[in-house]
Amino acid sequence: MKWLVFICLLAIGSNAFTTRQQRKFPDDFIFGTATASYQIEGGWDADGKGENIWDRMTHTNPTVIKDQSNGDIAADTYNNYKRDVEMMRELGLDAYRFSLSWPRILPDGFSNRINDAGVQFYNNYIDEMVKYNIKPMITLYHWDLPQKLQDLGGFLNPLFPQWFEDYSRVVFDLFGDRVKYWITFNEPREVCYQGYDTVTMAPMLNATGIGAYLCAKHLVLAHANAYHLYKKEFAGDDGVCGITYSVGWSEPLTDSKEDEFATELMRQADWGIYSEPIFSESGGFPKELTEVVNQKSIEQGYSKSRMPEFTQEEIEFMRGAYDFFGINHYTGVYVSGTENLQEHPVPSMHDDINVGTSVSSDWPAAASVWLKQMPDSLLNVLLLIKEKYNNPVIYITENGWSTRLEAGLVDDDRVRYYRAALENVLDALDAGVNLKGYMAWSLMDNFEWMQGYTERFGLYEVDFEDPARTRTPRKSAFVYKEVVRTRVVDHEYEPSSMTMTIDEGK
Ligand code: PNW
Repeated sequence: MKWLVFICLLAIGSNAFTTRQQRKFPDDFIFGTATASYQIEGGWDADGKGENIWDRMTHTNPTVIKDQSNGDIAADTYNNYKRDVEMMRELGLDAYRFSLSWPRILPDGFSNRINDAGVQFYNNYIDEMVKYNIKPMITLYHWDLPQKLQDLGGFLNPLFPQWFEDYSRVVFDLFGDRVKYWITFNEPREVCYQGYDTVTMAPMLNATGIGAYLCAKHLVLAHANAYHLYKKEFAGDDGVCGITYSVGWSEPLTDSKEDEFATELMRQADWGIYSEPIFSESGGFPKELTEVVNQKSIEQGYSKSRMPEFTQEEIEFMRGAYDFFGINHYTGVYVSGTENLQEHPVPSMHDDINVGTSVSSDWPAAASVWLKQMPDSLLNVLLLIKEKYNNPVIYITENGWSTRLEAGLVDDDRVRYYRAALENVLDALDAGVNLKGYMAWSLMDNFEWMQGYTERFGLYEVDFEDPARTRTPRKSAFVYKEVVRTRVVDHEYEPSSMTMTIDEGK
């Protein structure tokens, strides 16, 4: 009897131990990696591609990029797409998220003239993935607007939602037979706020305090146009369409009323302004931010609020226009309404919300100044979105860590970051978050926007000095591959060699 009790206890003990250590990702959970067209493709003027806003900015104003580089060749995926797919197979990926270059398909931005060579390139890329059972997940817009549309005001032109719908129709029609996952926009905050307010991304248009809000209005309307078009004419039974936000974790510095309110405003300015019209039950722009902007606008002598309005019809049209919520997540900050405040241009979105942010020196730091490893930030974001928007389907569409080139192939800090993030994914699944997939940023090193090639996010290193743009797996690639293969995060796993192979029959 004593022995039986002992054996039973042992069994319970070891069981508890295995469940804690060996929590598994569900079989249908989708693992992938992500990239974006301008960051990897190159072929900037190949075979009839039109100019985009990053071509224009880097060619006319090269010093805005840290190493004065550009995406003219980048990782040359235009000529290396088969190698890219080979890497996806090496990693054993279920899916691959990439974006389309709008002007590679429509050189003038408008749908009257289609560039066949550009279409052929994407057909080849998609077919190669599908051949090996890798699900393509396409982002329609990841920041490389046709310059011809920028010349007409870009996102500030009220016709933008129509242009975007026309472009969407062309690509749904061309690729919708093989592609079942669509993301309309990557990170509206970066598009609108950085492009039209803080002047820190192309088109670097100085329209502070007005541009970002106007851009937000047209962007969410454009999203809804594309979403409804897709569902009505292309989706069939299994096609899904969503939008991806950069959602950092904003945490009140203290539990004071001021810090709580500042945190709410910061969340609304970062992503709520782009997500509330689509995901909230009430629809339209978020209430607190709208009130702050209304009030400041009047104080500043404007005849009307700088925050644009929607008609009731537009509000209804946008509300619920989604199949999933895409999250790009990297890090977080503490937010205060009274501490760390800074001077900002007036008017500007920064001045409107007027909050101070800080980080902890205990958090490990990446190569990018903004990127720290804040504990449990991903879990907190997932729980917030679950609660806020009635448990929507969520995909993590980006998550990753930057190193410098000199750091080499043994990227233990990236491995540590990914393992912590993937534990958060398991925690979220345990908590009932409707999370369906995870895309690591990035499959390979690429053009890191204003930082050029000085910061590396790849599971594969890319040699940008080499005309062949040779790709070599880092340690993190082997670790990620093991997670995808076993569906478990094994903190002890060490690759036995740095040679990659393809496991056939997956
Ligand atoms: C994303 N932040 O941008 C973009 O979607 C990618 O194109 C980019 O390469 C990647 O992250 C790494 O930077 C972000 O400050 C830029 O929190 C900044 C932040 C988040 C995402």
